[in-house]
Amino acid sequence: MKEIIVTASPNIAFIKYWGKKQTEGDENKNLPLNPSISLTLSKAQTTAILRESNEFQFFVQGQIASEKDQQKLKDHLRRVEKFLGKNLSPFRLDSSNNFPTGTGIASSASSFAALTTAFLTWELGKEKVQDLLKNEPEMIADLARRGSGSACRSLHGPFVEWWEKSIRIHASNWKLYDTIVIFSKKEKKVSSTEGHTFATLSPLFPKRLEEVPGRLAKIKEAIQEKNLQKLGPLLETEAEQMHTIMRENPHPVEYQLPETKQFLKELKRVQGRDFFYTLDAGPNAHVISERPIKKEMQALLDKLGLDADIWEDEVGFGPTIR
Ligand code: 2P0
Repeated sequence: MKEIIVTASPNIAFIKYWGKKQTEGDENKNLPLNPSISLTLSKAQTTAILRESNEFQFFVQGQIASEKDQQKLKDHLRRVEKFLGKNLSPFRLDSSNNFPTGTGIASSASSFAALTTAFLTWELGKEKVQDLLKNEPEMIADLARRGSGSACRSLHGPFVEWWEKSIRIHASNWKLYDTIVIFSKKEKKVSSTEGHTFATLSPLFPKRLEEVPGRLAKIKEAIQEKNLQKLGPLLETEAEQMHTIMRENPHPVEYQLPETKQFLKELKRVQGRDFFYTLDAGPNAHVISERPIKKEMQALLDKLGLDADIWEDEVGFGPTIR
């Protein structure tokens, strides 16, 4: 029986995609208002399995996909079919994550990176898709982005820059770790789609757009130099700016829990630290370092009497087709 298995990992943005252009037409979906750059992870994974079937069936985490998810998956299938210029033969899709969804670990990025790769592989085969990823990265990125913006940055690693319809892969052998301190596994109340819209309404948003290019240039320098002491403060400024924009907003959103704030305050007190945090649209801290730091993070939690799960992740290089 024909079977395709693809895994892809989330990415953690060093400069956030936060705010999208108001555009018409599917080919212009999810176009960002600012360039972004991220670190691709490897241990957190979405696995998409496609198997021959009499009709299209979509399962997520072992259950029939919700109507909302069915629609998104069908839309993405149509998009890929349009790109290929032909209809795909029916399959059953089983998509599952090995990490908690909706908590600031970007499951939509890994999902749409895995799905795009899997749908294309169903028709074109492994070698052809691997060749496209390597030699025409923009083509697949353009499809994945339309499913979910940040998915285009999960198609490669270790560092991927994204602006408008283009991506740029920054090759590097810098071994970075992302230790994710998970204070909540609950689905967030404000979706990232709403978040993107609200962000643009903040009076602080225009200033952010002015600042991002300078910060991005410095982050790229730090990556080139593998200089964590230079990168770290930029990551923290960027994450805090995003969260401040959501607080100072006609639709105020507080993504951090009291525990997140207590933890970050304590983390910043550590003398001569060699780890720095960033945040996504959620309450969990992503602590970036050049060495495993789970023990230190656990010690900080214990000192504060806080309970949290810790997910240890590290740099990755994009999807795997089996
Ligand atoms: C990012 N995030 O750059 C930012 C920072 C979350 C915080 O991209 O509407 O789910 O699917 O294009 O990709 C999350 O937004 O948004 C996100 P859509 P997405 O990683």
